Amino acid sequence: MDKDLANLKVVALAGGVGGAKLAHGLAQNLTPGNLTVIVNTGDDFEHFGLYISPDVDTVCYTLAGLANPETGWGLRNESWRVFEALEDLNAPRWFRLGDRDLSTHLERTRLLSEGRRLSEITRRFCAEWKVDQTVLPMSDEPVRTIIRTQDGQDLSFQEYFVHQKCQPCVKEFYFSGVDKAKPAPGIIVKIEEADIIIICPSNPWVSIDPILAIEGIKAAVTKKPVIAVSPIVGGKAIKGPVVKMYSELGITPSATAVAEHYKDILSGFVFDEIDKNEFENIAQWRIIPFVTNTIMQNFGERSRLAIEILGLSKTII
Ligand code: FO1
Repeated sequence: MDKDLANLKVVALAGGVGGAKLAHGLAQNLTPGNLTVIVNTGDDFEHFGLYISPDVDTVCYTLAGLANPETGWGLRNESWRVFEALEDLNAPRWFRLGDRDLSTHLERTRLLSEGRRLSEITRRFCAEWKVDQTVLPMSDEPVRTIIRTQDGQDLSFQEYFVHQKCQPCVKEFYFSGVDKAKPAPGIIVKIEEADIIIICPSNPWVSIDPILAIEGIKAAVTKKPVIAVSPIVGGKAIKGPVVKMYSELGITPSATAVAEHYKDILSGFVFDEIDKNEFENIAQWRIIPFVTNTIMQNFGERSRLAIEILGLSKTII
């Protein structure tokens, strides 16, 4: 660990798998108390009466070294006996819940029914899973990402993403409940104390925008140096529907499009070597362009990308 970099105070904004990978790389290179991950909860939903918080779990499992390496979500060495028994009962099977993962949802649901807050439960689980970094759900109040489709339907995120496999064409997004939601306790202070805010390579529309839409978060972030990492590489998504979404919204999917999305708040933008010809597009907005290999195929690459971003941070703050 480079001492100089490890002492930086970092707040990362993250969605699911891509966000979790970079958060893990950052965790390997920062003093544990210096990393806070603020996680999207717009994907949360109830299934079989259980409260499921996919992005929070993905980030926590990844930081704990417990994540399933094939899917990125759920737990490694998982068994599926409950899910198989549910199949025998002809129960809904579009959303797969592993046996050990189920314990997370059961216990979270029990604690919520006792009146505990999502942020408090997350802190408790992190302590049990030996996650030393701070993981904060964006809000303790319900905010739900809704996908408005071009044929006029409003779909909840998991209905769109998992059940309908991202097939419907998107028209716009809104975040139901966001008007009444407050940032989870500690978020604004952590942002104020941070040296740098890092926007992980998550989906800008449905992973990062919900976080920035919570009252006070964007205003606090705007006062800080911010670096975003592109989730689009060579016009393709590293994971998920981000490219499909940009196209359906009438925007050419590219690193430039991602930088433009955040341009009002960015000091630096990290994008892939394959897109290096977009350098001037980024520079035109007075954002520092930083080109590197952004694909994180293994633990070493997560750490290498994190070190490069922390190095860039040093030059910006
Ligand atoms: N994603 C899927 O594509 N299929 C699933 O069956 C599925 C189950 C699942 C269970 C628990 C969990 O925490 C996440 C799960 N995910 C599944 C991933 C998740 O729905 C999405 O990756 C995120 O919401 C998007 O970031």
